[in-house]
Amino acid sequence: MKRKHLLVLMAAVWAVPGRAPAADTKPMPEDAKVYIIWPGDGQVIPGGKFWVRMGLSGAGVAPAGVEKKYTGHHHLLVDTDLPPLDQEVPNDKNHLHYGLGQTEARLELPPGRHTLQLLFADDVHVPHNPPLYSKKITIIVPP
Ligand SMILES: [Cu+2]
Repeated sequence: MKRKHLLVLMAAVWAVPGRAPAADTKPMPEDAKVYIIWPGDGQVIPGGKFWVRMGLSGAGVAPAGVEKKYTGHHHLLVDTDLPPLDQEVPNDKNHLHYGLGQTEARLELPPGRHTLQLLFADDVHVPHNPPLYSKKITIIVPP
């Protein structure tokens, strides 16, 4: 009897909608790819002002809020590691959302070494399954 109650309870927990479970993440074709077209890894950028060009293949870009299979929008991670991949991408100066569907963006970074990485995510900013992210690159802004 006790065991039966436990099973019912577990089923109820699983049925609760939410963003925590990885099983809720939206599917993405295995061969889809996201990549940084420009700058290249190790690129030296005098002045620190530049356009980042974001590449995508095997999937489509759609604005945030538009739910459509195999689509999402770009996020640029600046000077940070990948966030948890089963949750909404944070929204701060290290996690930039391009929720209008942009595929290029103007950046301005201070002198120093910086890392850039793209992370693709769905209409509610949660990465797909499998998650789609680029290689992390380093750029250098000379003093
Ligand atoms: Cu987003």
